[in-house]
Amino acid sequence: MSSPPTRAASRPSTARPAAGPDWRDGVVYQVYPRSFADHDGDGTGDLAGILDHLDHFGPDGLAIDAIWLSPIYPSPGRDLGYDVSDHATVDPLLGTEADFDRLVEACHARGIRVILDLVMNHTSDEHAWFRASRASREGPYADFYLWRDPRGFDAAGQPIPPNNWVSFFGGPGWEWVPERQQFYYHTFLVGQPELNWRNPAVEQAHWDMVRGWLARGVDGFRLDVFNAFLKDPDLGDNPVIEGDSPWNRQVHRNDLDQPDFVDLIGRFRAILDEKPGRLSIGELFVGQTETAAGYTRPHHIVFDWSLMESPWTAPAFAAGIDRRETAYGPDRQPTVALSNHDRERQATRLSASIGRDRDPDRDAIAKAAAVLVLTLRGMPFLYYGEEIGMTDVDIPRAEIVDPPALRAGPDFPWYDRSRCRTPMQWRASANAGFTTGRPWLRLAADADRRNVAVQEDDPDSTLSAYRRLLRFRQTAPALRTGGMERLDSGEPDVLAWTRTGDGQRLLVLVNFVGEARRIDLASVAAGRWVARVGTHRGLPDIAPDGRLDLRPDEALILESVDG
Ligand code: TEU
Repeated sequence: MSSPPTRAASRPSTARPAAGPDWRDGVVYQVYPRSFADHDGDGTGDLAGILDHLDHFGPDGLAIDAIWLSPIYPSPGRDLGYDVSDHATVDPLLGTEADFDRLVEACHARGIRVILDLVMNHTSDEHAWFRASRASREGPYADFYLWRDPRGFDAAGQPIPPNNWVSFFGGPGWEWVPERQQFYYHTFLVGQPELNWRNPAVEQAHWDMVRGWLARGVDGFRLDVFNAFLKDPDLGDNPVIEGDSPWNRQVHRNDLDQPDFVDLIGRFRAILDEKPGRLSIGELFVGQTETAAGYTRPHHIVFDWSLMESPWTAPAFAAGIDRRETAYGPDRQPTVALSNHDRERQATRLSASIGRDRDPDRDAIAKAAAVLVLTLRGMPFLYYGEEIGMTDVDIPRAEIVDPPALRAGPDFPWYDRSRCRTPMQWRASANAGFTTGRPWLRLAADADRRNVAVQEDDPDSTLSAYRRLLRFRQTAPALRTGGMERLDSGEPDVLAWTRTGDGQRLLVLVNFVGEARRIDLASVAAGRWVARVGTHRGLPDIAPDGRLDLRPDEALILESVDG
């Protein structure tokens, strides 16, 4: 049984995103394929479901430039696709090879690029490489993973791991394999053995796979935990410090961020750069903004987490923004993301951070946050569902699908990622139009009220605000490529910044509180300003003396009319 699309899928799209070959200025929308839309009725989202809903994007929908698909490869699913058993094909759970090619073609016909998620730090333990590798110390795959002899044996005759590394997902980092009489290392689950990137054959196998996807029309890649690929060649112990979990009680000097890693990324980029217009995004694993900036290259951008960890207050965001601007400088392109499949959804997190976690406050804050994402300097990444203000869902323990969440305890604090991965809410029918079957993960309780169909008919909805803002961004060169300068708004709860480029000057104002605030534009930024677009329907008047009353939670983009 197929699940019908939100609107007629046959309507041709005419608009093309404005992004050129250097599309780091575009907007990326992250699709978590298992949760976006289920076409075949098995309860799990699939590629055909994404195809059904391409009208969600485009001229009447969200004017985005690219979609990023979380992993689509065959996987036993212990880390829900981040445990890959074959990097070169499509998981039958999500569709066929033909479905993938149809999706790329349909996206390209609409001017939407396709970014795949590459998980190259580790594979599933069911990958053919690992099966061969664990079976024997001989053969072409013997050295594909991080195998090491034990440091010795304890009094009981048990093997002692080669060093003190632990797993980010809790528990020991080393797993003993009797067949080889050796340990292998895993940063994540036991079922996610770490690849040995110091073996040239590992690198070659990955570049072949990358070329295969490029040949199928893929426009870019997100690189999962990319700064973990290389380890210290001697696998030395990590220094030990104070911390709230085994992982945080180590300085990750020897298992992350090795000095020769930039050369590896250079070799990867050289393949992508054989043709213009290909983008890569590195997912920084437990690093700071300065590290993210340091890894950024002209077509290789990096997620940094400073904004994702900020409470919803003007001073906290001001500090995060300034830190980014200092670290990146004017020439490197940051990313802007407030949510992803690993973190609490922004509508939940931001509103909770200031104790306003009820409707309609959550939506008001979600809309203002949209202005931040789409107007700060950097490439914006939207996470499916944020455009309708989707919130985290309480998942009973028996339904948790995030393995580390089951190990959580006092010495291992963990956010249950099941909460932010619930099915997309399309309309007020059974299972919110996500599936005709039994959904793989429960839906939000408010899905009959909070969904795309309801919100597209409501000009005051979060979805309508996202659509307006995205449409404006697409035609605003200053937002896409312009410089940024933060200004003093004169009000502690209001942030102000300009974006200037290509003959356009824009002023962004964001009111972080649920009360009106009066701004004296003349003292913020000289010149004559016109309000263009914002969170609220209807734009506020600007008094002749430059006085502007921002409504509660209002964020606004103004344009200079001085030329
Ligand atoms: O996540 C790595 C990861 O755990 C970080 O994103 C982390 O949340 C952040 O650095 C804060 O400490 C990636 C994938 O996004 C995740 O879904 C996978 O489970 C994981 O790698 C393993 O592949």
